[in-house]
Amino acid sequence: MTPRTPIDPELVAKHNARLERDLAADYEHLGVVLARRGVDLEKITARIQRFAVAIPSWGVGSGGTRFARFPVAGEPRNVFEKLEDCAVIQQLGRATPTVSPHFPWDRVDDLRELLEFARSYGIAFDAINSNTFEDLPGQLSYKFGSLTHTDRAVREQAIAHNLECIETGKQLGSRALTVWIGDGSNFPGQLNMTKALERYLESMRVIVAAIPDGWRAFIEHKLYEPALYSTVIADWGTSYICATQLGANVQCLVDLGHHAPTTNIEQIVSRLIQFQRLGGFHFNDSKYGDDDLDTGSVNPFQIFLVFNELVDAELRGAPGFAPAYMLDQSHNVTDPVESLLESAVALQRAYTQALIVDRDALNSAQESNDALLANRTLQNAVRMDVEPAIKMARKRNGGAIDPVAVFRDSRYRQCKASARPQDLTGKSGIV
Ligand code: LRH
Ligand code: MN
Repeated sequence: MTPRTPIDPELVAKHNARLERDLAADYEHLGVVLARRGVDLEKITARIQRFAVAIPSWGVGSGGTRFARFPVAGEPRNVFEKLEDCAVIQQLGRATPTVSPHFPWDRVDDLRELLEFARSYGIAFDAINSNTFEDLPGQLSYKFGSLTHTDRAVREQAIAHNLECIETGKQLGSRALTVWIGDGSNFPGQLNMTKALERYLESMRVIVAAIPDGWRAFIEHKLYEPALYSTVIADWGTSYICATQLGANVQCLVDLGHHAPTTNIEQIVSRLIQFQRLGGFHFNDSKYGDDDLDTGSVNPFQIFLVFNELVDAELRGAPGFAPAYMLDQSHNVTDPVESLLESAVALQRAYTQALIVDRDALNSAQESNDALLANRTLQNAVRMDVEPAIKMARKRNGGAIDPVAVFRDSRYRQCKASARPQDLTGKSGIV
Protein backbone atom coordinates (compact mmCIF):
# COMPACT_ATOMS: atom_id res chain seq x y z
CA MET A 1 0.00 0.00 0.00
CA THR A 2 1.59 3.31 -1.07
CA PRO A 3 1.60 5.69 1.88
CA ARG A 4 -0.67 8.72 1.83
CA THR A 5 1.24 11.92 1.00
CA PRO A 6 0.11 15.08 2.84
CA ILE A 7 1.96 17.23 0.29
CA ASP A 8 1.06 17.07 -3.43
CA PRO A 9 3.78 14.87 -5.01
CA GLU A 10 3.52 17.03 -8.16
CA LEU A 11 4.81 19.99 -6.18
CA VAL A 12 7.82 17.96 -5.00
CA ALA A 13 8.50 16.84 -8.58
CA LYS A 14 8.22 20.43 -9.88
CA HIS A 15 10.73 21.70 -7.32
CA ASN A 16 13.14 18.79 -7.89
CA ALA A 17 13.02 19.29 -11.66
CA ARG A 18 14.33 22.82 -11.17
CA LEU A 19 17.21 21.70 -8.94
CA GLU A 20 18.23 18.38 -10.49
CA ARG A 21 20.79 19.63 -13.02
CA ASP A 22 22.80 21.66 -10.49
CA LEU A 23 22.63 18.78 -8.03
CA ALA A 24 23.99 16.37 -10.64
CA ALA A 25 26.92 18.73 -11.33
CA ASP A 26 27.68 19.28 -7.64
CA TYR A 27 27.36 15.53 -6.98
CA GLU A 28 29.76 14.66 -9.77
CA HIS A 29 32.26 17.22 -8.46
CA LEU A 30 32.04 15.83 -4.93
CA GLY A 31 32.57 12.35 -6.36
CA VAL A 32 35.81 13.50 -8.02
CA VAL A 33 37.10 15.18 -4.85
CA LEU A 34 36.27 12.18 -2.66
CA ALA A 35 37.70 9.69 -5.17
CA ARG A 36 41.00 11.58 -4.87
CA ARG A 37 40.82 10.65 -1.16
CA GLY A 38 40.00 7.04 -1.95
CA VAL A 39 36.35 7.49 -0.90
CA ASP A 40 33.56 5.98 -3.04
CA LEU A 41 30.72 8.55 -3.05
CA GLU A 42 28.13 6.00 -4.17
CA LYS A 43 28.84 3.87 -1.07
CA ILE A 44 28.49 6.97 1.13
CA THR A 45 25.21 7.98 -0.51
CA ALA A 46 23.81 4.47 -0.03
CA ARG A 47 24.61 4.65 3.71
CA ILE A 48 22.95 8.08 3.98
CA GLN A 49 19.84 6.63 2.29
CA ARG A 50 19.61 4.03 5.10
CA PHE A 51 20.10 6.63 7.88
CA ALA A 52 16.98 7.12 10.01
CA VAL A 53 16.08 9.16 13.11
CA ALA A 54 12.79 9.18 15.02
CA ILE A 55 10.65 12.29 15.41
CA PRO A 56 9.45 13.09 18.95
CA SER A 57 5.65 13.36 18.80
CA TRP A 58 5.90 16.28 21.24
CA GLY A 59 8.26 18.09 18.87
CA VAL A 60 5.72 18.88 16.11
CA GLY A 61 3.78 21.24 18.36
CA SER A 62 5.34 24.55 19.34
CA GLY A 63 7.31 24.31 22.59
CA GLY A 64 7.63 26.93 25.29
CA THR A 65 9.48 27.94 28.35
CA ARG A 66 8.23 28.63 31.85
CA PHE A 67 7.87 32.22 30.75
CA ALA A 68 5.61 31.70 27.77
CA ARG A 69 4.54 29.50 24.90
CA PHE A 70 3.68 31.11 21.54
CA PRO A 71 1.40 28.69 19.65
CA VAL A 72 1.79 28.39 15.85
CA ALA A 73 -1.45 28.74 13.88
CA GLY A 74 -2.23 25.33 12.41
CA GLU A 75 -0.13 23.36 14.87
CA PRO A 76 -1.41 19.87 15.76
CA ARG A 77 -4.04 19.60 18.51
CA ASN A 78 -3.91 15.82 18.99
CA VAL A 79 -1.76 12.79 18.16
CA PHE A 80 -3.47 12.20 14.80
CA GLU A 81 -2.62 15.73 13.64
CA LYS A 82 0.90 15.26 15.06
CA LEU A 83 1.26 12.15 12.88
CA GLU A 84 0.08 14.10 9.82
CA ASP A 85 2.89 16.61 10.39
CA CYS A 86 5.37 13.78 10.98
CA ALA A 87 4.24 12.36 7.63
CA VAL A 88 5.09 15.70 5.97
CA ILE A 89 8.61 15.53 7.45
CA GLN A 90 9.01 11.95 6.20
CA GLN A 91 7.55 12.66 2.74
CA LEU A 92 9.90 15.60 2.11
CA GLY A 93 13.01 14.53 4.07
CA ARG A 94 12.84 10.71 3.81
CA ALA A 95 14.98 10.22 6.97
CA THR A 96 12.34 10.01 9.72
CA PRO A 97 10.19 6.86 9.18
CA THR A 98 9.35 6.52 12.88
CA VAL A 99 7.73 8.57 15.65
CA SER A 100 8.59 8.30 19.35
CA PRO A 101 5.32 8.88 21.27
CA HIS A 102 4.86 10.16 24.80
CA PHE A 103 2.15 8.99 27.17
CA PRO A 104 -0.26 10.22 28.42
CA TRP A 105 0.27 13.19 26.04
CA ASP A 106 -0.55 10.90 23.05
CA ARG A 107 -3.21 8.79 24.81
CA VAL A 108 -6.14 7.64 22.59
CA ASP A 109 -9.12 5.36 23.20
CA ASP A 110 -8.44 3.15 20.16
CA LEU A 111 -4.78 2.18 19.68
CA ARG A 112 -5.65 0.06 16.66
CA GLU A 113 -7.07 3.18 14.95
CA LEU A 114 -3.87 5.08 15.83
CA LEU A 115 -1.69 2.31 14.44
CA GLU A 116 -3.71 2.14 11.20
CA PHE A 117 -3.62 5.93 10.86
CA ALA A 118 0.18 5.97 11.23
CA ARG A 119 0.57 3.04 8.84
CA SER A 120 -1.54 4.83 6.22
CA TYR A 121 1.25 7.42 6.10
CA GLY A 122 4.01 4.80 6.19
CA ILE A 123 4.96 5.84 9.73
CA ALA A 124 5.93 3.35 12.48
CA PHE A 125 6.33 3.85 16.23
CA ASP A 126 9.74 4.00 17.92
CA ALA A 127 10.56 3.99 21.66
CA ILE A 128 7.65 4.79 23.97
CA ASN A 129 8.30 7.59 26.49
CA SER A 130 6.64 7.29 29.90
CA ASN A 131 5.77 10.37 31.95
CA THR A 132 5.95 10.39 35.73
CA PHE A 133 7.01 14.03 35.94
CA GLU A 134 3.52 15.56 35.67
CA ASP A 135 0.44 15.08 37.84
CA LEU A 136 -2.86 13.96 36.36
CA PRO A 137 -6.19 14.83 38.03
CA GLY A 138 -7.16 12.30 40.68
CA GLN A 139 -3.66 10.80 40.87
CA LEU A 140 -1.14 10.78 43.71
CA SER A 141 1.34 13.64 43.19
CA TYR A 142 4.85 13.30 41.79
CA LYS A 143 5.89 16.53 43.56
CA PHE A 144 8.43 14.62 45.63
CA GLY A 145 9.29 12.02 43.01
CA SER A 146 7.90 9.04 41.21
CA LEU A 147 9.83 5.72 40.98
CA THR A 148 11.96 6.89 43.94
CA HIS A 149 9.20 8.51 46.05
CA THR A 150 9.35 7.68 49.78
CA ASP A 151 5.66 6.64 49.60
CA ARG A 152 5.27 3.11 48.17
CA ALA A 153 1.81 4.00 46.80
CA VAL A 154 3.30 6.74 44.59
CA ARG A 155 6.07 4.38 43.40
CA GLU A 156 3.49 1.75 42.54
CA GLN A 157 1.45 4.32 40.62
CA ALA A 158 4.57 5.26 38.61
CA ILE A 159 5.42 1.60 38.02
CA ALA A 160 1.86 0.91 36.84
CA HIS A 161 2.10 3.79 34.36
CA ASN A 162 5.30 2.34 32.88
CA LEU A 163 3.69 -1.12 32.65
CA GLU A 164 0.76 0.50 30.83
CA CYS A 165 3.23 2.17 28.44
CA ILE A 166 4.74 -1.23 27.66
CA GLU A 167 1.28 -2.66 26.89
CA THR A 168 0.55 0.36 24.67
CA GLY A 169 3.91 -0.05 22.95
CA LYS A 170 3.24 -3.71 22.25
CA GLN A 171 0.00 -2.76 20.46
CA LEU A 172 1.78 -0.02 18.46
CA GLY A 173 4.67 -2.26 17.38
CA SER A 174 7.26 -0.36 19.42
CA ARG A 175 10.33 -2.21 20.73
CA ALA A 176 11.62 0.03 23.51
CA LEU A 177 10.59 2.01 26.58
CA THR A 178 12.41 5.20 27.52
CA VAL A 179 12.28 5.99 31.24
CA TRP A 180 13.27 9.54 32.18
CA ILE A 181 12.38 10.65 35.71
CA GLY A 182 12.90 14.13 37.14
CA ASP A 183 13.17 12.75 40.69
CA GLY A 184 15.63 14.55 42.99
CA SER A 185 15.81 17.34 45.57
CA ASN A 186 16.08 21.12 45.84
CA PHE A 187 17.82 21.35 49.21
CA PRO A 188 20.91 19.70 50.72
CA GLY A 189 19.59 17.21 53.26
CA GLN A 190 16.13 16.98 51.67
CA LEU A 191 16.80 13.50 50.21
CA ASN A 192 18.65 10.37 51.40
CA MET A 193 20.47 9.89 48.12
CA THR A 194 21.37 6.25 48.73
CA LYS A 195 17.84 5.22 49.67
CA ALA A 196 16.47 7.13 46.69
CA LEU A 197 18.62 5.12 44.27
CA GLU A 198 17.71 1.87 46.09
CA ARG A 199 14.04 2.73 45.59
CA TYR A 200 14.74 3.50 41.93
CA LEU A 201 16.32 0.09 41.36
CA GLU A 202 13.51 -1.66 43.25
CA SER A 203 10.90 0.06 41.06
CA MET A 204 12.82 -0.45 37.81
CA ARG A 205 13.21 -4.18 38.52
CA VAL A 206 9.42 -4.52 38.32
CA ILE A 207 9.30 -2.52 35.06
CA VAL A 208 12.23 -4.37 33.46
CA ALA A 209 10.67 -7.71 34.36
CA ALA A 210 7.72 -6.72 32.15
CA ILE A 211 9.88 -5.77 29.14
CA PRO A 212 8.98 -8.22 26.30
CA ASP A 213 11.63 -10.31 24.51
CA GLY A 214 13.32 -8.34 21.78
CA TRP A 215 12.55 -5.05 23.53
CA ARG A 216 14.96 -2.72 25.34
CA ALA A 217 14.53 -0.32 28.23
CA PHE A 218 16.41 2.98 27.96
CA ILE A 219 17.49 4.90 31.08
CA GLU A 220 17.76 8.61 30.28
CA HIS A 221 20.04 10.55 32.65
CA LYS A 222 19.86 14.32 33.22
CA LEU A 223 22.11 16.57 35.34
CA TYR A 224 19.35 18.76 36.75
CA GLU A 225 15.82 20.25 36.20
CA PRO A 226 13.23 20.00 37.45
CA ALA A 227 15.28 19.08 40.55
CA LEU A 228 17.77 21.85 41.23
CA TYR A 229 20.07 20.42 43.97
CA SER A 230 20.35 16.65 43.29
CA THR A 231 18.89 14.40 40.57
CA VAL A 232 18.63 10.65 41.20
CA ILE A 233 19.72 9.65 37.64
CA ALA A 234 22.01 12.64 37.06
CA ASP A 235 24.78 11.27 34.87
CA TRP A 236 25.90 8.49 32.56
CA GLY A 237 27.77 6.74 35.37
CA THR A 238 24.64 6.30 37.47
CA SER A 239 22.67 5.30 34.39
CA TYR A 240 25.37 2.74 33.45
CA ILE A 241 25.52 1.23 36.94
CA CYS A 242 21.74 0.91 37.02
CA ALA A 243 21.66 -0.68 33.55
CA THR A 244 24.23 -3.28 34.60
CA GLN A 245 22.21 -3.94 37.80
CA LEU A 246 18.90 -4.29 35.96
CA GLY A 247 19.60 -6.56 32.99
CA ALA A 248 21.15 -7.05 29.55
CA ASN A 249 18.13 -5.47 27.84
CA VAL A 250 18.59 -2.21 29.78
CA GLN A 251 20.75 0.44 28.15
CA CYS A 252 21.63 4.12 28.51
CA LEU A 253 20.02 6.88 26.45
CA VAL A 254 22.12 10.01 25.88
CA ASP A 255 20.14 13.26 25.58
CA LEU A 256 22.76 15.76 24.39
CA GLY A 257 21.27 18.57 26.49
CA HIS A 258 21.43 16.68 29.77
CA HIS A 259 25.07 17.37 30.67
CA ALA A 260 27.08 20.15 32.25
CA PRO A 261 28.20 22.61 29.53
CA THR A 262 31.83 21.44 29.27
CA THR A 263 31.10 17.69 29.38
CA ASN A 264 32.96 15.54 26.80
CA ILE A 265 29.84 13.82 25.46
CA GLU A 266 31.65 11.96 22.66
CA GLN A 267 33.81 10.22 25.29
CA ILE A 268 30.67 9.15 27.18
CA VAL A 269 29.39 7.73 23.89
CA SER A 270 32.65 5.83 23.30
CA ARG A 271 32.48 4.35 26.80
CA LEU A 272 28.86 3.21 26.45
CA ILE A 273 29.70 1.63 23.07
CA GLN A 274 32.76 -0.12 24.56
CA PHE A 275 30.66 -1.67 27.34
CA GLN A 276 27.64 -2.40 25.05
CA ARG A 277 25.23 -0.16 26.97
CA LEU A 278 24.58 2.52 24.37
CA GLY A 279 20.81 2.33 23.88
CA GLY A 280 20.28 5.52 21.93
CA PHE A 281 20.08 9.26 21.70
CA HIS A 282 17.84 12.25 22.09
CA PHE A 283 19.54 14.63 19.71
CA ASN A 284 19.26 18.41 20.13
CA ASP A 285 21.61 21.32 20.72
CA SER A 286 22.20 23.72 23.60
CA LYS A 287 24.22 26.72 24.71
CA TYR A 288 23.62 26.64 28.45
CA GLY A 289 21.27 23.97 29.90
CA ASP A 290 18.65 21.58 28.55
CA ASP A 291 17.73 24.13 25.89
CA ASP A 292 16.35 21.53 23.40
CA LEU A 293 17.44 23.68 20.47
CA ASP A 294 17.60 22.47 16.87
CA THR A 295 20.29 19.84 16.36
CA GLY A 296 23.45 21.35 14.87
CA SER A 297 22.15 24.91 15.19
CA VAL A 298 24.63 25.99 17.91
CA ASN A 299 27.49 23.49 18.01
CA PRO A 300 27.53 21.29 14.86
CA PHE A 301 31.11 20.15 15.65
CA GLN A 302 29.76 18.50 18.84
CA ILE A 303 27.32 16.43 16.80
CA PHE A 304 30.14 15.51 14.39
CA LEU A 305 32.38 14.33 17.25
CA VAL A 306 29.56 12.10 18.53
CA PHE A 307 29.08 10.62 15.05
CA ASN A 308 32.82 10.15 14.71
CA GLU A 309 32.54 7.66 17.62
CA LEU A 310 29.35 6.11 16.21
CA VAL A 311 30.78 5.61 12.71
CA ASP A 312 34.00 4.18 14.13
CA ALA A 313 31.86 1.63 16.01
CA GLU A 314 29.67 0.95 12.93
CA LEU A 315 32.69 0.36 10.67
CA ARG A 316 34.54 -1.88 13.11
CA GLY A 317 31.36 -3.86 13.82
CA ALA A 318 31.37 -3.10 17.56
CA PRO A 319 29.51 -5.90 19.41
CA GLY A 320 25.98 -5.01 20.56
CA PHE A 321 26.06 -1.71 18.64
CA ALA A 322 22.45 -0.81 17.74
CA PRO A 323 21.75 2.73 18.97
CA ALA A 324 18.23 4.15 18.53
CA TYR A 325 18.41 7.64 17.04
CA MET A 326 15.68 10.07 18.14
CA LEU A 327 15.33 13.84 18.16
CA ASP A 328 14.13 15.60 21.32
CA GLN A 329 13.65 19.28 20.69
CA SER A 330 11.35 22.15 21.59
CA HIS A 331 10.56 24.69 18.92
CA ASN A 332 9.70 28.08 20.43
CA VAL A 333 10.34 30.49 17.54
CA THR A 334 10.34 28.37 14.34
CA ASP A 335 7.83 26.20 12.52
CA PRO A 336 8.34 22.76 14.11
CA VAL A 337 8.14 20.95 10.75
CA GLU A 338 10.90 23.13 9.29
CA SER A 339 13.09 22.73 12.38
CA LEU A 340 12.69 18.95 12.38
CA LEU A 341 13.45 18.76 8.64
CA GLU A 342 16.64 20.78 9.16
CA SER A 343 17.59 18.80 12.29
CA ALA A 344 17.34 15.45 10.50
CA VAL A 345 19.61 16.89 7.78
CA ALA A 346 22.05 18.13 10.46
CA LEU A 347 22.35 14.52 11.67
CA GLN A 348 22.80 13.22 8.11
CA ARG A 349 25.54 15.85 7.65
CA ALA A 350 27.41 14.81 10.82
CA TYR A 351 27.04 11.14 9.86
CA THR A 352 28.34 11.79 6.32
CA GLN A 353 31.29 13.87 7.55
CA ALA A 354 32.17 11.05 9.95
CA LEU A 355 31.90 8.51 7.10
CA ILE A 356 34.51 10.37 5.03
CA VAL A 357 37.09 10.59 7.84
CA ASP A 358 40.28 8.88 6.64
CA ARG A 359 40.31 6.32 9.47
CA ASP A 360 43.63 4.73 8.47
CA ALA A 361 45.34 8.13 8.56
CA LEU A 362 43.61 8.91 11.85
CA ASN A 363 44.67 5.60 13.37
CA SER A 364 48.33 5.96 12.38
CA ALA A 365 48.43 9.58 13.57
CA GLN A 366 46.95 8.45 16.91
CA GLU A 367 49.35 5.51 17.21
CA SER A 368 52.31 7.82 16.49
CA ASN A 369 50.98 10.57 18.81
CA ASP A 370 50.89 13.06 15.95
CA ALA A 371 48.19 15.19 17.58
CA LEU A 372 48.15 17.85 14.88
CA LEU A 373 47.74 15.35 12.03
CA ALA A 374 45.10 13.43 13.99
CA ASN A 375 42.99 16.55 14.59
CA ARG A 376 43.53 17.71 11.00
CA THR A 377 42.25 14.37 9.74
CA LEU A 378 38.94 15.13 11.45
CA GLN A 379 38.96 18.76 10.32
CA ASN A 380 39.48 17.64 6.70
CA ALA A 381 36.22 15.72 6.90
CA VAL A 382 34.26 18.47 8.66
CA ARG A 383 35.40 21.07 6.14
CA MET A 384 34.07 19.00 3.22
CA ASP A 385 30.79 20.26 1.71
CA VAL A 386 28.78 17.03 1.71
CA GLU A 387 25.41 18.63 0.88
CA PRO A 388 25.28 17.11 -2.66
CA ALA A 389 25.49 13.61 -1.16
CA ILE A 390 22.72 14.31 1.36
CA LYS A 391 20.49 15.88 -1.30
CA MET A 392 21.10 13.00 -3.73
CA ALA A 393 20.28 10.45 -1.02
CA ARG A 394 17.06 12.30 -0.24
CA LYS A 395 16.08 12.54 -3.94
CA ARG A 396 16.84 8.85 -4.49
CA ASN A 397 14.65 8.06 -1.46
CA GLY A 398 11.81 9.94 -3.20
CA GLY A 399 12.08 13.13 -1.18
CA ALA A 400 12.52 16.82 -1.98
CA ILE A 401 15.95 18.15 -2.87
CA ASP A 402 15.03 21.30 -0.85
CA PRO A 403 12.38 20.14 1.67
CA VAL A 404 11.84 23.47 3.45
CA ALA A 405 11.30 25.29 0.14
CA VAL A 406 8.64 22.73 -0.87
CA PHE A 407 7.03 22.86 2.58
CA ARG A 408 6.75 26.66 2.38
CA ASP A 409 5.52 26.61 -1.21
CA SER A 410 2.87 24.01 -0.27
CA ARG A 411 1.34 26.51 2.21
CA TYR A 412 0.66 23.40 4.36
CA ARG A 413 0.78 25.40 7.59
CA GLN A 414 -1.61 28.04 6.30
CA CYS A 415 -4.03 25.32 5.18
CA LYS A 416 -3.84 23.71 8.61
CA ALA A 417 -4.42 27.09 10.29
CA SER A 418 -7.96 27.07 8.96
CA ALA A 419 -8.39 23.26 9.34
CA ARG A 420 -7.18 23.28 12.96
CA PRO A 421 -8.89 26.23 14.66
CA GLN A 422 -7.53 26.82 18.16
CA ASP A 423 -6.95 29.46 20.84
CA LEU A 424 -3.60 31.07 19.96
CA THR A 425 -3.20 33.26 23.04
CA GLY A 426 0.23 32.39 24.54
CA LYS A 427 0.21 31.02 28.10
CA SER A 428 3.09 30.95 30.56
CA GLY A 429 4.13 28.35 33.10
CA ILE A 430 4.68 30.88 35.85
CA VAL A 431 1.35 31.68 37.63
C1 LRH B 1 13.54 15.47 29.79
C2 LRH B 1 13.32 14.98 28.36
C3 LRH B 1 12.77 13.58 28.27
C4 LRH B 1 11.35 13.74 27.80
C5 LRH B 1 11.08 15.16 27.97
C6 LRH B 1 10.07 15.70 27.00
O1 LRH B 1 14.15 16.73 29.77
O2 LRH B 1 14.50 15.14 27.65
O3 LRH B 1 13.38 12.87 27.26
O4 LRH B 1 10.49 12.89 28.39
O5 LRH B 1 12.32 15.80 27.78
MN1 MN C 1 15.14 13.69 26.20
